[in-house]
Amino acid sequence: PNLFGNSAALYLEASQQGVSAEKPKTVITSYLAAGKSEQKYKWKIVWRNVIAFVYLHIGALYGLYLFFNGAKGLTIIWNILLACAAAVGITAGAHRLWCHRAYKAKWPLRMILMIFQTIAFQNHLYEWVRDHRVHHKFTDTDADPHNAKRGFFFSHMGWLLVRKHPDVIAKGASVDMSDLDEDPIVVWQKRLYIILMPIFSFLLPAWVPCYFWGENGMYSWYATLFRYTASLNLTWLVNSAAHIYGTRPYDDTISATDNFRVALGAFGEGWHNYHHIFPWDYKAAELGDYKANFTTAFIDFFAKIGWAYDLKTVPTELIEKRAARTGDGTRIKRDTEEYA
Ligand code: ST9
Ligand code: ZN
Ligand code: ZN
Repeated sequence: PNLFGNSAALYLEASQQGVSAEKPKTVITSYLAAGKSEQKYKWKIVWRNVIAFVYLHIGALYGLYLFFNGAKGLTIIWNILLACAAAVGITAGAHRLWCHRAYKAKWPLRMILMIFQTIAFQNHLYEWVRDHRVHHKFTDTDADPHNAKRGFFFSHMGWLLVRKHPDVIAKGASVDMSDLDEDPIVVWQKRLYIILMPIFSFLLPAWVPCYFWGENGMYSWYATLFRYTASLNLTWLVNSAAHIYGTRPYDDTISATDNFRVALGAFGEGWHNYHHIFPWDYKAAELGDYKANFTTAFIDFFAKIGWAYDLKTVPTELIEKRAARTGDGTRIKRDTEEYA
C-alpha cells in the first residue's frame, strides 16, 4: 500500500511503528505534513563530507590493491580482526544493546563494546542510537534519516553527504534518549569522542603494524582506510539493500527485507524485515542459528560467562500469527528450508 495513499493506511503504518496510537489525527496530520514538505525541501550538499568520502573510497581501493601487492600477511590479519571488532561494536553494542535494549550487559562488556564501537567510527553511541531509533520510529518517511524511499544511494551513503531533512530533527526530538544519558560509559564516550575516535579508529590501527612487524607506514595507512571503508559499506547495506532487495516474511507493507547476503556481510543484521517488526529480539532474527548471525553467537558466549543477561526473544506463536497476517508468505521455518 502507498504510504501517502489514504488516512487509514497512514494510521495503520504509523501505529505499527509505535507512533502514538492514541492520537490518530495528530499522527496523520504530521505524516501528511511530511508528504507536503517534500516539495519545499531542497538538498544541501555538505562538501566536506563529499571530499572525505571520495578520499576514503580511493584510498580504500589502493589499500585493497596493496593487500595483494606488498602488504605483509600480519597486516591483513590485523585489519580483519579490527573489522570484526568494529562490526561487533556496532551490532552487539550500538544496535542490539544500546539502541534496542534487547539484552543487558555488565560494565566490562559495555566497556569492550564501547571501544569496539569507537573503532568503527560511525559517530558516537548517542548519535548512532538517536538516528537509528528515529529510523525505526519513522521508517520510510522524510523523518527517517536514511529514508529508503529516496533510493539506494541516499539510504546507503547519500544521507551522510547532505544536511538532514527538517522532519528528522523535528520529529526526532520525540525520541526518548534518557536511558543513554544514564549510562556513564556512553556519556564519557560522547564527551571524549573527538580524542577517542582518531586514536582507536585510525592512529592505533595504523601504528601497530609499523611498530610490531615493520610494515611500511603508507601501506598500513591505506590498509586502515580499506578496513574502515569496507566496514562502512557493509553496514550501509543494511539501510540500502536490506530495505530494497529481499523477502518480507513478517510484514510486506514496510520496505525492510530479509536478505541472507546482507546478513552474512553484516554479522547477522540482514534479517531486517523481522528486525523492524520485533526490534527487541536480541538475535535480530527469528532463527537462533549462527550461520549468518555471528553477533548472536557473540552475545550467547557472553551470556554463558554471565556478562550478558536478560536476553529478550519473541514467542514463536506470536511470530507465526504476525507472519500469517501481514507477511508475504516467504517465512522460513526452522530446520526445514535452506536460505535463498
Ligand atoms: C555512519 C553511520 O556511517 C552508519 C549508521 C548505519 C546504521 C545502520 C543500522 C542497521 C543495523 C545494524 C548495522 C549492522 C552493521 C554491521 C557491520 C558489519 C561490518 N533526532 O547531524 P546534524 C538534531 S557515520 C533528533 O549535524 P545536519 C540535533 O539537535 C560515518 N535530533 O545535522 C543535532 O544537534 P546535536 C562517519 C536530531 O547539520 C542537530 O540536529 N560519520 C537528529 O543536517 C544537528 O545534527 C560521518 O560521516 C535525530 N536523528 O548534518 C559524519 N539528527 O547532535 C556524518 C540531528 O548537537 N554526519 N538532530 O544534538 C554529518 O556530517 C552530519 O550529521 C550531516 C547532517 C552532514 C550528515
Ligand atoms: Zn531499517
Ligand atoms: Zn534496529
